[in-house]
Amino acid sequence: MSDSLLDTKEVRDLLMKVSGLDNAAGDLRLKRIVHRVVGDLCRTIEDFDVQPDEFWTAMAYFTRLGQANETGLLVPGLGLETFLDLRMDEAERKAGLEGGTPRTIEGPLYVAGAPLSKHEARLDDGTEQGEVLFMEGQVRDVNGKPVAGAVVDVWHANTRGGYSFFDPSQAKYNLRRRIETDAEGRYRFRSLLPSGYACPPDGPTQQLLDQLGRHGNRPAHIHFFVTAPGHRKLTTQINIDGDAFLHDDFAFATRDGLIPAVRRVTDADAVRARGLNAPYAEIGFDFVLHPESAAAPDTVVTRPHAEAA
Ligand code: MBD
Ligand code: FE
Repeated sequence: MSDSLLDTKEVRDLLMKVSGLDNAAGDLRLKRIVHRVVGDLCRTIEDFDVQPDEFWTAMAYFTRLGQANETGLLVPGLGLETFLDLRMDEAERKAGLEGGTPRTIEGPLYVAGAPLSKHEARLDDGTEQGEVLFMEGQVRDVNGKPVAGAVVDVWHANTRGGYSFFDPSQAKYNLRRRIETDAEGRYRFRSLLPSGYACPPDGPTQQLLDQLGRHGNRPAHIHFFVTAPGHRKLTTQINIDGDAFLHDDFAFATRDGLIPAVRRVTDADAVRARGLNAPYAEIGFDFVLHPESAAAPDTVVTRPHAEAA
């Protein structure tokens, strides 16, 4: 006989009532998930002999997490957003989808509705000094055919690791643009090389990371959504090679295939030809999209997004 409270009729009945599995109304899938999650939590409390003070410390933590709007920050920090990616990778493998650009997590700092332009854009508003970046590439399908009219929705941090909208010191949609590819599927943009991101040092996410003996840093990176009719939406990022946190990302988003070479251009004529007076960086990166497929779950994720006012 088990001496777990969870195996008693009293607690089993309690969990059935808690989850509504003892009634016919409501949503059966949700009931089963609530039953599992609450039951697993009860088992954790029992196995670790969690004391009431500890339990209420955790509840107060969730309250602070929500108040600080850091749910979307803790989730990648706990590897859960990466786990969702691994599940989608697996589903695509099973559906026979192969050869696309690796996905990686969206993260919490996307803002919808960035300015849309054709073929090229400048992402920075010129108010910040930093190393100028020229990035360009092509959007193709898995057969190598260029995708004209694809939309490359790009966002990244400034040289201090801050994202516009969330960092009120930056102008609206700074370092955020949507770029439509040309007839050859090409896009290009000018921006500034970003710095890595660090979790707010006094926030609840960093507080938990501290207690796990972990840091809250991400390597410098640039985010992308790439969309085109007839193709699966790609959510990905590139990392800036050479960053100290390249393979030590608190959000577990670095993946093989997403670390393009950064060319440093120092040639005086090349610098002048770009209208600059200091060396700059160049990155080439192509995106390969999977075709639309009914055999794998949709990659369009519904989650709350800010929209700059
Ligand atoms: C970021 O910029 C980011 O991309 C993620 C995943 C988490 C926190 C900040
Ligand atoms: Fe980011």
